[in-house]
Amino acid sequence: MKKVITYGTFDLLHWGHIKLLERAKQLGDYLVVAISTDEFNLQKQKKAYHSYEHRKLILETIRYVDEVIPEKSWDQKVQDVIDHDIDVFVMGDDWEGKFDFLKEHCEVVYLPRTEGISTTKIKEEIAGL
Ligand code: C2G
Repeated sequence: MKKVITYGTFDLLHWGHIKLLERAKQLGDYLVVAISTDEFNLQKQKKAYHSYEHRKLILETIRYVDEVIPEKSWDQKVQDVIDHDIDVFVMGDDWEGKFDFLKEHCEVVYLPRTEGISTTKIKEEIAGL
């Protein structure tokens, strides 16, 4: 079984997230999503609208997602890859090159971001309604 992992906040889930998860799943048979905790989001200077528990609940309903684990720090990726026996690490290409250190442990793939949608765009456009 080829296992894939990806990381993110996945707040206000939108079709850009879904297209990332769909493509990530196509790279293997089992997709693990490490979703940022509310505490880790503070370190990322992000304030998610939905709590970790609700973002986890939503992600677990997505057909491409097989398992959701917490992302608590920048430093857990190597151990996650080892502990979960991961073959492929995937991120959107806004992170291009940032996680190449994982190449010692697994394949590293950066996928093109979906243009025209983002959680920030959603928040800004709703605020302007
Ligand atoms: N994404 C995308 N297209 C968009 C928006 C997001 O492909 N229009 C991708 C991002 O590139 C990322 C994933 O969807 O791979 C999740 O996006 P975010 O929730 O914004 O994740 P981020 O805050 O970048 O967290 O340790 C890594 C971090 O946790 C990544």
